[in-house]
Amino acid sequence: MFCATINGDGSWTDEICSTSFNFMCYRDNQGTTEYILYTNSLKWKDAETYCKSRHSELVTIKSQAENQVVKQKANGKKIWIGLFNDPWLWADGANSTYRQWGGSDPDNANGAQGCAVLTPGMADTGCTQSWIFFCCSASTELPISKRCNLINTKKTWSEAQAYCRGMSKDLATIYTDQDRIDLLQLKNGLPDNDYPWIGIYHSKEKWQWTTGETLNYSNWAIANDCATIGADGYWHDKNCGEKAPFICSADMRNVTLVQENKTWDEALQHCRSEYTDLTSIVSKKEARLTALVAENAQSSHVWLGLRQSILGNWFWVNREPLTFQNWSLGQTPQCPRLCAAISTADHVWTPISCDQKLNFICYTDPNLE
Ligand SMILES: [Ca+2]
Repeated sequence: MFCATINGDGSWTDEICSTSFNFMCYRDNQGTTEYILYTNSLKWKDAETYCKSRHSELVTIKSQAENQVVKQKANGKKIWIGLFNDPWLWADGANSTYRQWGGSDPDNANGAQGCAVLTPGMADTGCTQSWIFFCCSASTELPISKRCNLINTKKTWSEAQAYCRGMSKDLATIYTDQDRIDLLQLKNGLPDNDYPWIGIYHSKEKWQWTTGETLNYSNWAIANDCATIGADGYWHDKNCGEKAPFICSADMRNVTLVQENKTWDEALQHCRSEYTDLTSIVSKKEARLTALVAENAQSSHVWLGLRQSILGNWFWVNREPLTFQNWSLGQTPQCPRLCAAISTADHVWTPISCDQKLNFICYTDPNLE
């Protein structure tokens, strides 16, 4: 999942949602739009919840004019806007950002878990399994307990959806934690391990506003940091959207996800014999690339080439400098002799006992081959 910010210059960029930024809420007050800038830094989801608790929404931008207004109100700050990108979509097209994944889910175990059940949190599982399910009518004025009912017959996810749609209903969309608790009430009396399907499924990544409005206007930053080399031998910076002749080189790290579970030491050995080393991450760009690669892992976390010395300081085993960090706790963990893995769910780095067996990412440095 990625979330979007508007930057000081009015352009937008996608960011890791667990990063903290300032944010802006807005609401319609008798025909006038009120924008309120909050200069405390929150993670995207917390910012969204904060706005909602004040009868407003994270700001939505639907035109160049609105973009200009928000940019001015933000006063040069980089702030979260109500735009997010998650491959998990609700089947009825709802814009609910509610996710209550349990444990390490969604882990896409065995590479084939595109649907989800209530366990009582959310768990991703294979769509061709057969489970009971809820059918819900769309009228969101009614509480979920009034508009949903439990169908105590086991069907695959698509059969269950077809069954609900046959009654002009759909599989359940969950908006709040209370919705989830109310749904669990509806299956009271059934065994705990009769998990009902819910209407969320894994699709293609799609940018959507938290308000459910479609993305018709956007203003993504065009990276202006590309360069050409001229006949004069000097470099010239150029807008990356422009066309120019090119030379290929291997300055983008060539990484490989190994879908085998090994301890950190075993993973290191494997990378050093088959590739160059366990991978390191030295920039935000590399963090993103690595996060995308990690999403295909069969373990909840993926080893990086980062570990602690006996004294507790973290270092990349390939001796690259620790210039960029993305710890889950927001600060460098202190207890010594752990190894670091990237979470496949939210891409943050987590210190884990080096004996755990996880997938891992190696890289190849062509200069060392
Ligand atoms: Ca799972």
